[in-house]
Amino acid sequence: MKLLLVVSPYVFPQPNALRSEHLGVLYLAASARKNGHEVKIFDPTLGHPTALRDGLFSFGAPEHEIAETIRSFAPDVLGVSCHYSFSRQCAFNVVDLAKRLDARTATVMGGIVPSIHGRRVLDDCPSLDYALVGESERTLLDLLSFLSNRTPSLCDIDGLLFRDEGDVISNPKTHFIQDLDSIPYPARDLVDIHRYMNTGSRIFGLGNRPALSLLTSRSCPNHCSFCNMWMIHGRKWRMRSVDNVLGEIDEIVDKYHAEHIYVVDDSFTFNPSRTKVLLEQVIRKGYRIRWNTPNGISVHGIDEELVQLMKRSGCASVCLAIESGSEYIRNTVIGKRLPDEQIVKAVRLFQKAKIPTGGFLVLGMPGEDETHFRETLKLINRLPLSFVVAQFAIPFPGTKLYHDLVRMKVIEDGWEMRMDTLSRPAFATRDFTLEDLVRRKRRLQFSFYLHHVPQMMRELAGGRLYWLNLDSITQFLYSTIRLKIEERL
Ligand code: B12
Ligand code: SF4
Repeated sequence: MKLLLVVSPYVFPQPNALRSEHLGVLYLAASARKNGHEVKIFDPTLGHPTALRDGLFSFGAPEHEIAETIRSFAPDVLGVSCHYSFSRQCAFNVVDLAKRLDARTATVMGGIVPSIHGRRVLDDCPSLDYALVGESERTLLDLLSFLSNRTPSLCDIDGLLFRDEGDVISNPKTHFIQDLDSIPYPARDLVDIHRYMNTGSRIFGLGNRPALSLLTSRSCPNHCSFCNMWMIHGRKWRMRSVDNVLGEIDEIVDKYHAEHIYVVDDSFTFNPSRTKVLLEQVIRKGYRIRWNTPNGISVHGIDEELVQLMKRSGCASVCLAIESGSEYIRNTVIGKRLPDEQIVKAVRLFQKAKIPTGGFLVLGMPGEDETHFRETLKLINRLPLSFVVAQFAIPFPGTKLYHDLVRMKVIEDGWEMRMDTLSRPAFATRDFTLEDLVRRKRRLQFSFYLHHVPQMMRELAGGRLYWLNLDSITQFLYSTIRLKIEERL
């Protein structure tokens, strides 16, 4: 069959959105191609963004260009990948367009959005024939097989949503691929990969050398109350063999000439012994690469041996999921089971190894009050972190946070993330109004950078994290100016 995979366009509040190749789509393309299908990938988000009204930017090609791509390839099946909740409508527009051009084209959507919103995507987009929930390398093949020779039956395709006489049938997602080595490497050759590698996006301090992404394992067995990653890749952590990962790094380095790698696992250090073996082999192979973990790694299991191996294998920076300086918020509300001492120990180990370390924080969890907020300030101000990324809690559908807030009538069932949820809090808490939360985020940034000026200077002088320090200084100045303006008002 002829399969056209389209990355959904999106609208974003900044013209410089982070970009990297879309691993999910490249994995699907590789599997479909290996099974004899003719595959094309179209990523309309790659060009320059267009400025819209209200300070928004559109990442997506003009409609006539998308139409021309669909028309000229004339796919039997058009698959749209929808990663971000706020890009839902843009994804629906592509599906509508494909149906308008040729009503015989079967349309299917996959990715985070159908995985967490379920049947609503079919309810809201009449042109959409199918949606697949979660990991789809196998299930997309089943669907293609059904579309070409009517087997297996739609009811037997795991995680499939489809229409039946005006109703939407939703097969539960129960199977995940255990042998990850059986999946072919992402089909980076099917896209103009250098356009992703050279975006200069400098994700968390990697500099702007050519970079590619790598996924060495899937999922995470933890149960953080705001996370719904288990809906995509299941509850059980699954890993690729070390040899299989090394084979892909060989390809990344030798064939595509990448010098930096973003490791985007949900839990790269979940099994520290396996991570150590992998890093030992990376060192042994002598790759001239640097890598980082923009997605954040778990603090559990970080020890000196692991940190030293990370350093020797080229780790340029890490992001740690700290979430809160309050143990009550971090452990009782979020469910991390992570004491302060472990965080302090991990950050010190990274500092000793001279690996710049960022802290991910979440603000505005239910139950958070001024005391908890001060505990967060206290912890981050005493930690030798290079930067912090503070985000407001987002109640993604399927999470405990979402269900708790619906039960408490703070949000309505059916609540959806909008793009402004990225910069504004999605809900107020008992102790904090939306404005309180915004102010606290600024205070946090101001206080953190104020306490870390000497460290930033040392890092700048040592040539580490040059661009990141400039970003941090910009953030510091911005939050200072905003705070001062607010104090005067
Ligand atoms: C890597 C990553 C990025 C990268 C690259 C994104 C890219 N080009 O792919 C970078 C760092 C650029 C990034 C940026 C952002 N990201 Co991001 N990112 C991720 C991350 C960590 C991994 C995605 C991934 O590669 N997974 C591995 C592959 C194999 O899995 P997959 O993509 O899910 O694909 C599988 C299935 O979903 C399915 N599938 C996927 N597409 C399709 C299509 C069809 C037709 C079918 C049938 C199936 C299907 O099959 C695939 C193979 O099994 C996810 C978290 C996660 N674990 O998913 C967040 C995530 C997608 N990001 C998220 C967000 C919010 C962002 C940002 C907005 C953050 C910010 N505040 O700036 C930015 C904005 C985007 C931008 N362009 O600037 C959210 C989205 C939440 C939501 N519901 O909207 C996630 C879910 C993290 C989270 N929980 O908060 N991100
Ligand atoms: S550790 Fe990270 S990936 Fe795992 S459940 Fe918590 S937030 Fe999700």
